[in-house]
Amino acid sequence: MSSYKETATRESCFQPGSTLCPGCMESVAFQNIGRVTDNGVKTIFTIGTSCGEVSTLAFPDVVAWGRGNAPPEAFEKSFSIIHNVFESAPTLAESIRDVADVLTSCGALQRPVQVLSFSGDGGAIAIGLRPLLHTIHRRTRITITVLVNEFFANTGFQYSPAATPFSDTSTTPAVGPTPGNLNMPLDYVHLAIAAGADLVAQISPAHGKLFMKTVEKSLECQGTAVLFVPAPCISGWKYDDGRTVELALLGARCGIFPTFIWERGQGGAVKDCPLEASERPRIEEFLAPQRRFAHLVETRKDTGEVVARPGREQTLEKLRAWTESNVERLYALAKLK
Ligand SMILES: Cc1ncc(C[n+]2csc(CCOP(=O)(O)OP(=O)(O)O)c2C)c(N)n1
Ligand code: SF4
Repeated sequence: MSSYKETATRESCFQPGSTLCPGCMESVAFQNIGRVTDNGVKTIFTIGTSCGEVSTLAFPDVVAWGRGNAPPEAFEKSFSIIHNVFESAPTLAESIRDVADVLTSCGALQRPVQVLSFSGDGGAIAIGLRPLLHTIHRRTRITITVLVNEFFANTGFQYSPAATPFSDTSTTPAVGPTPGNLNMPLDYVHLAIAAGADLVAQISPAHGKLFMKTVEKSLECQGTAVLFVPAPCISGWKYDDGRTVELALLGARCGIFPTFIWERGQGGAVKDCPLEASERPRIEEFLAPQRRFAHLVETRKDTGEVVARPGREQTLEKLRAWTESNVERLYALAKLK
């Protein structure tokens, strides 16, 4: 493994010039993954239609991806990025790995390649759940990255199965007595383990060093590595500019999307999110800055305390109970070998 300092100061293949919203966590993820993959091995990315794709690859603004002035023959600096239909990024990455392995076995490819896919949570765990699970099931040697912003964002912030309970989305609106999304999230971490992944993590770029190390570890994995990356979305979560990293840390620490790293045969760990609820930040701290929860909580003007809006007390307690079960579930999954 490389030192953090060395990895963090590498050139990234993700350059300025995208049209991702300022403050979008996805650009931080791309920048840091781009640094880790600048490791002397040719990189091939696949990317399904998503904010990360339409905001970085749309013609004629294909300006976000590139490694400076490296010439095409600089194999160790080169990378490709292939856009695919919405739901198929893991499967396209699988086929690229298969072709690379065939070319290697017949001597036509002399040097290794590393293959990573990018999807949104809509692409990976809603419409693309089948390609995701079957690619994992075939134990393909790739890194699957799922940028979890909890919506189908670029098509209008529709609900996805990763949406936090009771969040307001365009297809689960908080209107009248209805408190937003009534579905409990799909247990995608467990699904990835059950499907056969060798490394499964839920990890935010806000946990900088750990994020880089986990991406690096995924590239060394001999089976399928799946990284779920919680991605606070300034436009859909509706928070003030400058709070992206703070919300990523709060969401992880309060138990909404705890940091989790697991390897087959070794088990795993939940990090920076204690099992004991009293040792975690209250979920209200995470909810209050986001207007997608404005129907649920309010800040008292006199004390500054965040409390349930009148009539929403039971809903807030239900969300607290789900958060508790979410943390307990990940601690239990960490014990699996
Ligand atoms: C089979 C199919 N259904 C729907 C669409 C339209 N579509 C394109 S991107 C998208 C939403 C993507 O959501 P997500 O994967 O979560 O990425 P995000 O936009 O949130 O980054 C949809 C519905 C499509 N391209 N193909
Ligand atoms: S809508 Fe959200 S996920 Fe999409 S670019 Fe903007 S902040 Fe990022």
